[in-house]
Amino acid sequence: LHSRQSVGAKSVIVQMFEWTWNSIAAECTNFIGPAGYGYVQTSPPQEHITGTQWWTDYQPVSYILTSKRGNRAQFQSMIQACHNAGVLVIADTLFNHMTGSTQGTGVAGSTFTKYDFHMCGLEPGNIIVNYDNEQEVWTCELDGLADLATDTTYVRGRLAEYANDLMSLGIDGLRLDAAKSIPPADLEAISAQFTKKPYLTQEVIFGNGEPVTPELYTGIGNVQEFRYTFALSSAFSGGGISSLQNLNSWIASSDANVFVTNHDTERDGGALTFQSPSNEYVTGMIFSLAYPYGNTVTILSSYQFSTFDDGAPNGGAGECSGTGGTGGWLCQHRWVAVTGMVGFRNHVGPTAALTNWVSPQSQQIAFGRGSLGFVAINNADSAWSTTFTTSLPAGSYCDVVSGTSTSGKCTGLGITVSGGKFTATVPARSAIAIHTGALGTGSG
Ligand code: AAO
Repeated sequence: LHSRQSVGAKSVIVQMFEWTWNSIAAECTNFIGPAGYGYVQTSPPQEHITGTQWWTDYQPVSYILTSKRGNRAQFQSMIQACHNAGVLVIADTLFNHMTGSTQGTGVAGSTFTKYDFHMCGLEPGNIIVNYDNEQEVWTCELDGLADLATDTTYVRGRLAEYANDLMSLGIDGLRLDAAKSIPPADLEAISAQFTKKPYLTQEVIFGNGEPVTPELYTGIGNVQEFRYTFALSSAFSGGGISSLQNLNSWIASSDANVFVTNHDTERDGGALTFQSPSNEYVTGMIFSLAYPYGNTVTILSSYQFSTFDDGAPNGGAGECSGTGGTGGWLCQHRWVAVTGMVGFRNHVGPTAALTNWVSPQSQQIAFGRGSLGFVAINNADSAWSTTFTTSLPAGSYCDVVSGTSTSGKCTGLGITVSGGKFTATVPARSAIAIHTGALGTGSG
C-alpha cells in the first residue's frame, strides 16, 4: 500500500518514553544500535501545553518542533545519530486532537485558541462516553481534547504537511496516537499526501463488541494489537502460559505491532509491567521476542513512578548504566534477557516455523523456531529440569537469557545440543533461550 514501509531484518522497536532528544541520540550510539534494535519510538515532538505531567505531550498546541524533550535542531541531530547507529526513528504523532484548553500558551510560546474541530453533539460536553457508537468514537472528543476535523481538506493537508516535515528531517515511521478515534478513510486521505512511505503503527485498542475494530485499520499500516498485551498478562499472571500456543485469532501477524506493555497500560493496569511480581514482566518480554506473532515487537523503556501523573526523572535525560537504569530510569532495553532475545529475534527472523512445542504443565512451555532457535519458559514456582527435543544442530550454545557469547565463551549458562536433544534446568520464574547465532562453551 502507498503509505507502507516494510520492516527489515531488525523488527524490534524501543519506545523511549519521555526521553529527551539528546539522551536518545547518545543511547542510540552507545547501546541501541550495537544491540541490534531496529527502531526507537520517540514521545510526541510537537509543541504542547506547559506542565510537569508526562501527558502534556498528548495535548499539542502547534506544529512547531519544540517540546519538553528538545527543539527542532536537537530532534534532527537525534535522527542523524540514530541513523548513523543503524537505528530508524518513529515519532509518536497526534492526528486526532489538539489540547483540550480553549486558549493558552505552549512550551514554545505559541498562543492558541480552538478552531477546525468537530462538535459531535452526541453527548453533553461532546466527550466520548459510548464506544458502541462509531460516530461518537470518531467525532466526539477523547478525554475532552479538541477533536480535529480530519474529514476536511484543510485539516488533512495540515496533518500531512506536519508528517512530511518530520520525514524531511529523516523520520522513518509514525505511531498514530488515538487512530481509533479517526475514521480509516480520513487516515487514508492524509497518508495519501505523504511524500515518503513511513512505517505506520496505529493505536486502535480492541474493545469487546465495539464497532471500531483493529481490523478496519490494517489496510493503512500496522495496528497495535492490545488483545495480545492482555492475553499475555492473563496467561503469565495466573491463567497459564500454555494458552499461548496458537495466537492466530486476531489481526494477521504481519499487520500487528505487539508489546507486553506501553506507557498507558503501564499505568492503567491489565498488562505485565515492572511492578508485576515473580519476574513475569521479563518472562513475558522473552515470550514476545521468541514467538512468531507480530510484524514488530515494541519494548517500553520507561521510569519508575508513584502516581499516574509523574513526569520523567532528571528532566527526561534518560540514564542507563551497564545492564540497567539509574536515577529512576528503568532502561528495560538494556536488561540482559531483553537484549539477548533481541539478538534471538533478529537471528531467527519472521518466517522460521514454530516447532517442537511442549507444555508439561500450564505454566511451562518450550518451543523451537525452525532449526535456528529454541526457548523454554518456566512460569512456575519450582525449577524445571528435563531433556528437550530440538531441531537445532548439535553444538555448544550460550543461553542468551542469562548471558552472552563472548569470544566463544558464555558469560551465563552453556548448553550442549546432541542428537536433537539437550538437558537443562530452567530456573523457577525464568527462561532459557539458545540460537545458532550465539555459540559458545560455558559453565554448565
Ligand atoms: C489528561 C488528563 C484527563 C483530562 C485530559 C484533558 O489525565 O483527566 O481529561 O487531560 O484535559 C494521555 C493520558 C490522559 C491525558 C491525555 C491528554 O493518558 O490521561 O488526559 O494524555 O493529556 C482511549 C483511546 C486511546 C487513548 C486511551 C488513553 O482510544 O487512544 O483512551 N490512548 C492515547 C495515548 C494516551 C493519551 C491519549 C491517547 C490522548 O496513548 O497516552 O492520553 O492523546 C477502552 C476503549 C479504548 C480507550 C480505553 C481508555 O479500552 O476501548 O479505546 O482508549 O478504554 O479509555 C479492556 C477493554 C478495552 C478498554 C481497555 C482499557 O481491554 O477491552 O475496551 O480495557 O484499558
